[in-house]
Amino acid sequence: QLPVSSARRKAPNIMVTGTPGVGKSRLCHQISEMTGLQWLEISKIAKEFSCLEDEFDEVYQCPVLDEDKLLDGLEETMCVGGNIVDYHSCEFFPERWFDVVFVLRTDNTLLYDRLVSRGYTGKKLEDNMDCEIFQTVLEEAKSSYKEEIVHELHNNNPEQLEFNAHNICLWIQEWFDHQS
Ligand code: DAT
Repeated sequence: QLPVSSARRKAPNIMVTGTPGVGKSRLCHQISEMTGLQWLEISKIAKEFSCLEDEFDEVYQCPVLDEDKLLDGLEETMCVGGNIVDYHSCEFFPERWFDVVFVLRTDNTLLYDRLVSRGYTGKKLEDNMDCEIFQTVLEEAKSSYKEEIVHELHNNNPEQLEFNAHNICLWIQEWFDHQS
């Protein structure tokens, strides 16, 4: 059973992280539909808040994020609670923001196919595959948050997606039960 936090928010804040292509968007969309929690897609929000710099991130081949500006923009929303944060990195967010952190994992061959069908090639494909092979995001999550709130979830097929969504919804329900 997943531990329940006693943070004083009106609803829990959930982090969903993992290498690009592991299924964060699909899972977050589903949880948001099932629970009414707000899905915060950080890559989209960064554009809306004009938090993208001219510099380029070599590994993820995307613009570098102005993290401080993003965090300032999100502070109030996160304090209220009820958010599902979706991003491929988690270490720069304040630890106090999250009640639970889910790290999605996908088997290498499946992830490779997903990234290729997304149009990734060359160094970008290789770097993202290395990120999953060396479980970079899982290690990052474990070193940035209390180990007991970090959960690794396998997300290889639609059955696992359903299972993960169901369990996260149960976790959310438990959080509310614990508050009342
Ligand atoms: P992310 O947001 O982590 O980059 P995504 O949600 O966009 O990933 O999913 C990447 C691709 O993989 C997309 O084509 C949908 C597919 N996918 C996601 N979860 C899956 C699952 N559990 N089973 C099969 N395909 C899945």
